Amino acid sequence: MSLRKMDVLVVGAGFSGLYLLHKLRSSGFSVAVVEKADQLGGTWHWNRYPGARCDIPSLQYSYQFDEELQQDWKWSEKYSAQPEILEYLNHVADRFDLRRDIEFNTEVISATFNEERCLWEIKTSKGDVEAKFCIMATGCLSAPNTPDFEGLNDYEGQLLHTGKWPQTPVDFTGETVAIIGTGSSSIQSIPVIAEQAKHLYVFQRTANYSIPSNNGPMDPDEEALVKSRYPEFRKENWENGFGIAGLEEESLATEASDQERQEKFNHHWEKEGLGFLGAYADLMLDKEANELAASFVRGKVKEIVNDPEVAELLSPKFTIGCKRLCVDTGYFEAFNRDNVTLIDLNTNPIDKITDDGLIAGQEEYQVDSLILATGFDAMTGAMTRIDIKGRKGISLKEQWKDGAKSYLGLGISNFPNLFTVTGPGSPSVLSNMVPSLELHVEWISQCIEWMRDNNKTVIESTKAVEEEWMIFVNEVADQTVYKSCNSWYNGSNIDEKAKEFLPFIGVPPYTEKITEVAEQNYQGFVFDKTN
Ligand code: NA7
Repeated sequence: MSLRKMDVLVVGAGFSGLYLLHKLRSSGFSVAVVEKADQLGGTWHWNRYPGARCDIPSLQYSYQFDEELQQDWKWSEKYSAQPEILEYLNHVADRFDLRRDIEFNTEVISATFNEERCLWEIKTSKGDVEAKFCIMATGCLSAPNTPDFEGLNDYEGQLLHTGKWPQTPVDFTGETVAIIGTGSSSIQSIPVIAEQAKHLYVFQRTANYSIPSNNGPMDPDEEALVKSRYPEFRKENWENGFGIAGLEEESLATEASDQERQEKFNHHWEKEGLGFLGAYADLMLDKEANELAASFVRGKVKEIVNDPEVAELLSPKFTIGCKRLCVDTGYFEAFNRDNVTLIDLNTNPIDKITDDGLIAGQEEYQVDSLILATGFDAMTGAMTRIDIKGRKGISLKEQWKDGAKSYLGLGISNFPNLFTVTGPGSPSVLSNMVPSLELHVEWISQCIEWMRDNNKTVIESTKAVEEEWMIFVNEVADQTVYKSCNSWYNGSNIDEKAKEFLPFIGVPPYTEKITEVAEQNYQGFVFDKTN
């Protein structure tokens, strides 16, 4: 295949990649998107497991860059299910005529910066590309984590991972099924699988907090109200710490009376989903306040789950919210079914996977399907799994081995003209992802336009600014309870990964910072470095 040359190559055709293509093309750049899958959607293409659903209301988890689009599109439920989000993204691709510049079934094998020619040489499974800029729109939760269980390759039944679910629906009717992991993906899928399966064994290492979604059909009055003032609604949401409506409470749990707290927590349990953590301003700042919320949820688990021993096992012990809070539809209730059994991996560790099931705590479980709901190498995995080489042949994987340093989650030293969307050091996973990625797409596009207008060829971050920034990211996190448990926010779920906190907490100060950097001609970045 012949060599293709372009201004910008975008890797990934999810929410970020699609908007990048639209934005950069509109600004007159030659741009293409390469996508490993045979269709667009990113996260919403791969995560098709039963019950997959967004846990941020769709009136917020959607693009705002085009007023007509946000007025025209109608979401059927408060929290959209995966097929509807995928339909939305396909609609966006058609509406803005994006498909003609997306190459599907095209995996990036390597990307190397040629210092003399100041461009990226990219090898894909479908041929070579040369691009002045390379943008990683590869997602934060897109590199599935498959633990190295002994005997996994011997399993002869149906082996599934929630993060790369088959495109044809899987029917578990009449099957005995095992699921390993109790994070968000498992918590969403267990109630649905339990309805189908003959028996479902749930293997839990850490009990997780989950709040009922109370999902339902879209309320037409709420939709009309939001649409009557969509830009203002978006702006208001962006002014709170996580960029999500309902998280702006100012009162403190530690100052409320028992009765006030109970009423407030109950209200948030029944109505707010993820916004449960917004019930009080100190829940993520103060361990004592956090424990008040945590013990409320543990109380709910004990109310819902009939068997006290199972309820105890399902009761999380760590700081609430320091692992990503989950939002469910009938999760704890599923454990009241006769066909669902919970196995505690702490007392019954997995000895090995066999050809027809697994052995845990010396007990043998024969299963027709084995589901790994074991999460992702979050925030960095999608990039470090590609062979990316910057100046002097430095590998990104090597540079990040002791910790992923990035300036503002946008640029990485030694990797000129490489941008990341929602990279480490930006609010990303601790915010509403769609407006966060729109912010980055607009920032990156404007930066490339500015370079064109000002005759700049190469932009890069420096080691000094990114180190300073990542120290600040961690100092901010130190003021919260986010570092008090093992989570994928701090790399603890992947053995070989550096243990450091990656997302920046606080949408408003972050937005202010990157806006200021751009206004000051990309202060902190270096242009056309010669050495
Ligand atoms: P998560 O939230 O990372 O959950 C993964 C689960 O798998 C979690 O319960 C882990 O237990 C468990 N796990 C991981 N490795 C193992 C091994 N080796 N043995 C047993 N159990 C294991 O991933 P999800 O896909 O559920 O959710 C990801 C995000 O997607 C979610 O936060 C939302 O933002 C959407 P652990 O807690 O580490 O003890």
